[in-house]
Amino acid sequence: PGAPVNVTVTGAAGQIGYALLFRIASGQLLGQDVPVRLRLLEITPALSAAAGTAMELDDCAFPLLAGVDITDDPNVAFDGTNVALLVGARPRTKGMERGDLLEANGGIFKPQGRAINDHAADDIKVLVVGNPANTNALIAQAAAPDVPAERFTAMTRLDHNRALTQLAKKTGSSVSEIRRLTIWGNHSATQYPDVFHAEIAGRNAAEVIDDEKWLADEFIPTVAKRGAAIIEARGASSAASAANAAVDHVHTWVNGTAEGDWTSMAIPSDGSYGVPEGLISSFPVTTAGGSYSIVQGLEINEFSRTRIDASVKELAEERDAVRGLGLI
Ligand code: NAX
Repeated sequence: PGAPVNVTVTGAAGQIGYALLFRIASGQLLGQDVPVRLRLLEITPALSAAAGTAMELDDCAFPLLAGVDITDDPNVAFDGTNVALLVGARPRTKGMERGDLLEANGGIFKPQGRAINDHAADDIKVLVVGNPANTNALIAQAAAPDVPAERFTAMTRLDHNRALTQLAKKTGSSVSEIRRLTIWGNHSATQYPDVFHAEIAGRNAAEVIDDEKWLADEFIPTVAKRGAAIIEARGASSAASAANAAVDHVHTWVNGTAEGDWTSMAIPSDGSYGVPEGLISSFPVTTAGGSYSIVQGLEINEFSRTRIDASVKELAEERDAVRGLGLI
């Protein structure tokens, strides 16, 4: 094995962090032949909890885990880091206005972006999980002008995975038979899970379902509101499934998509599909050799167009709001 890959996880003492760290350390993020060194970033009051998790990591004796560092200083956490998973964020609390939420997150993601700019390794890849994920990624990216913009991504893989299972259940198929599903737009209630290019065992998914009413009234809202349904049932927000999606996102980015398939990632738009350049929006992407590209040439029907536009409009509003706050 070569030199360890440095992986930084922010919000490491949180519930997603707890579900994520052990999977990274066991080799599931980067591969069974890649040693990793973990850097845990937390706020000062949570350092002790992070240290407790690090004790448990020790107690797993993972052969691939080269070490664990714990810090409350972003400049230390991102020093030489190759993969950064930005999980810690300021959640929306009752009665909180969107401006306050964006401002609070700006206070987290702007300094982290700057620290990544100044200290990360040249091959840095960033995944933002903490909400509002797309716009937090935009804030971090704007604070890191020396890092290629495309290295900043946000997570819609959980939405993608949720959509896969809903589709499999509806059609009595298995998730492994489904390809080419797409999540478009924002990781929010406006996201659009698109089945019109998806295939189930080689057949067009929309034709197999043949029920636009189900798509509009059941499938899309079930996927978009799944996070709320989990909170309602579990009394806590998605954690293991979110960690799983983060592992999937980075693993796919580093190791590539399967021939004939694609995945969903929120990435800086190059203007494809009418999404204004620079917005961090979810697209169908293929990956190879550690890079990704947007799948081109898909025909977008009226049903899809309306929904993609609505989600992109929300992203543009969030961008304008953080611009107004001087965060980008
Ligand atoms: P928790 O509240 O359990 O953990 C968050 C952790 O972040 C806390 O330990 C906190 O101390 C830490 N933190 C806060 N500010 C920090 C800073 N400046 N630097 C480092 N650490 C900091 O939340 P958890 O359930 O783990 O969720 C984390 C984030 O993921 C939330 O923003 C949540 O909304 C978001 N999610 C995103 C999803 C997605 O698909 N993109 C799905 C799951 C999840 O809801």
